Amino acid sequence: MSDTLQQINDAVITRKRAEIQGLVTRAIEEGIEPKLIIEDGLISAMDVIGKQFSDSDIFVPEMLVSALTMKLGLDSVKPLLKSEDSEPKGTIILGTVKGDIHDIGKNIVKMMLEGSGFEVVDLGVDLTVEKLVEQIDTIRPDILGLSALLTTTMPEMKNTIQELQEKGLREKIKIMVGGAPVSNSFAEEIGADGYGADAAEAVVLARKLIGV
Ligand code: B12
Repeated sequence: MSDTLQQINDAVITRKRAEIQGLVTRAIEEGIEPKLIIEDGLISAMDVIGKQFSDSDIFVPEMLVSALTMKLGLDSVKPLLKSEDSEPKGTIILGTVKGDIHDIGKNIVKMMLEGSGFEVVDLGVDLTVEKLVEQIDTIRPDILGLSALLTTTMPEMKNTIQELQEKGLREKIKIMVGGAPVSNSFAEEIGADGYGADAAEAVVLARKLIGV
């Protein structure tokens, strides 16, 4: 890994909020690909943070400051991911399910999808089915992307799909799911149309689901 990528990684882990944007800008100036900055510099740092949290080496406040540091880093890469296509490939509604406020992964998925020419409507975190139904009715998206990071909120994905079925909306959209605890078999079990392990897979999947 390049020296700058390593420093970005360390800055997220050690919560150096004041330094992260300068480091990301330096990586960009050094010609390091945005995808590498995101994956090797920023995302891999969150795996270390997750492990430290599991081992009780850090607690929620520290995890939060690392997350904020990562977000600042992502904000600096975001402008580089904008697509040059003017015609959107399709519309996607994205959200983190009810009870869950993790949004870093969802936001990366959003950035990558936008960068690949999709129009993305982000409904944020702790998304209720009521709000979702209202927005699907209004926006008529091609795809719904749901994110969950907690084993306790994964069942919300199933509830959401069931409610959409009951409201007659399920067949009108494709549904893709993701988030660390989610898997391909879980996606199949709850009747989603696909699972993406990361933001790059989310883009491939979205293209496949609507054939673009
Ligand atoms: C940062 C973080 C937080 C931050 C969140 C800040 C934010 N704005 O998101 C804060 C501090 C708020 C937080 C709170 C909590 N957290 Co937390 N958190 C994490 C941590 C360290 C990183 C998550 C992350 O951002 N990963 C990096 C991103 C890039 O990865 P990702 O989310 O998986 O997303 C990628 C893919 O999954 C995929 N993807 C994601 N969404 C989607 C959607 C679609 C459609 C597709 C196709 C793909 C896709 O693409 C993304 C990009 O590649 C994880 C540990 C870990 N390593 O996962 C724990 C973790 C998820 N948290 C955990 C816990 C327990 C909690 C709390 C309950 C702690 C507490 N006691 O309060 C609360 C819950 C709050 C709530 N109600 O949601 C546990 C969950 C355990 C479990 N089995 O359920 C974990 C695993 C930590 C641990 N090891 O124990 N957390």
